[in-house]
Amino acid sequence: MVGPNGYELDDGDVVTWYHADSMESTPENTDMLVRIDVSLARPGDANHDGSVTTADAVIALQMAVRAVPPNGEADVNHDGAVTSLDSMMIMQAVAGAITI
Ligand SMILES: [Ca+2]
Ligand SMILES: [Ca+2]
Repeated sequence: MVGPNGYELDDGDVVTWYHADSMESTPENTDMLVRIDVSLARPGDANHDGSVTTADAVIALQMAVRAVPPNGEADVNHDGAVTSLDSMMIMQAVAGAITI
């Protein structure tokens, strides 16, 4: 919590909103429930381990050939697809040549 009307979320947090008709209302008995799982991932972190390494470049290449399902973190050039270019960009980022 940051302040009375502001919140700071962390990776793994779950945000739950629900409509309360009475003091007995809970997320389990409401007719309106919104639940958001917070997942913070950095660009290039294809395996979601918290760091960008050569393993992420290999995984992005596996995604490019459809050996494993793609994810948004591997699409570092934001063109809507994970390709060998994304894998190469992750390698370049690991080497410190570019920032992704
Ligand atoms: Ca990683
Ligand atoms: Ca891409």
